[in-house]
Amino acid sequence: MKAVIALGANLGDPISQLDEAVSKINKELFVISVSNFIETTPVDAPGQPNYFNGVLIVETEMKPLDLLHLLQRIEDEGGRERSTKNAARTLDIDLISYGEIFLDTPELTLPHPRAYQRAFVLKPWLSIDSNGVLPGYGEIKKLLAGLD
Ligand code: PH2
Ligand code: MG
Ligand code: MG
Repeated sequence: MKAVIALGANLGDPISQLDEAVSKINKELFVISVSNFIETTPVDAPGQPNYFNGVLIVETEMKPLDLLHLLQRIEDEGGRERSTKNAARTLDIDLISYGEIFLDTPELTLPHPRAYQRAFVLKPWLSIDSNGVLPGYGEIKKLLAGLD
């Protein structure tokens, strides 16, 4: 199944932490494409340093929760601390979509419930997948055009 994964970081050395995360993901999953990392203004996180964000598309047979746990392990290895919601972080890895699957559990919601309104996810995603669709929300091209 094709899965879309978003990466972000705004503490430490964001670019090298993101590079490291991509190479770890690359060892465990078949990576179809990786976007450039773009510098973005923090959203819902006033006063924080700018983020660097990127998106990966992978092909995997792992179940969504197993994939989530793998990504969380990589976050933990990247020095991620889980303090308050939207706290600045050395590494954030979010599962954005997994095929056409819809899931709403305390641990995982698919597609990611806020991705449709986040340019820092949609923009790098569009750069590697011009026909990308966020299941339930539509074409990312249109979603992105509707922001601002
Ligand atoms: N992640 C957040 C909150 N705000 N803003 C930007 N620009 N990029 C992020 O990755 C980000 C954010 C919580 O995960
Ligand atoms: Mg996030
Ligand atoms: Mg996260």
